[in-house]
Amino acid sequence: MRRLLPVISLAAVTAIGFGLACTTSAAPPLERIAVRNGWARMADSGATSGAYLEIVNNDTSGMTLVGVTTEVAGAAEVHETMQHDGMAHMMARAELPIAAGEVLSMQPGGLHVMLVDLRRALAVGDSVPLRLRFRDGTELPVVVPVKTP
Ligand SMILES: [Cu+2]
Repeated sequence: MRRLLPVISLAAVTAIGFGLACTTSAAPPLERIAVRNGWARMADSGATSGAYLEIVNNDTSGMTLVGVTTEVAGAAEVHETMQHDGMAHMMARAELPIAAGEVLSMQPGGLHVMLVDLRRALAVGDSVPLRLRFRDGTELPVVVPVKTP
């Protein structure tokens, strides 16, 4: 009987290997567009805050972000901060194209999601749900943590 043991354990390892392979190949279609390193800035209730995301377009065609919604604020607007005559200005961006295979990075001083008229305070450690809408109808719900800049 002892001689059978190595054979059995090898079979078990093989089964586990196949299991992992299946899990990987069954990745949900959501992966064609993904968000990473997202966060929102801590702020008081009623104030304005910003959320910053890296949006990864793994698709073979371009995607265009056309809006963001959230339950934590009266409005969520995509803005870009730009320098003009030494002054920082914010411009609303109704559409943000993300080319195939590209990563769009939002960060303080650049692109951001402005959270206007917060319905509740955002404290460090809280979670903020955001829903990204793309022109082709794709909706991507994400949850980002609240941090200090
Ligand atoms: Cu803004």
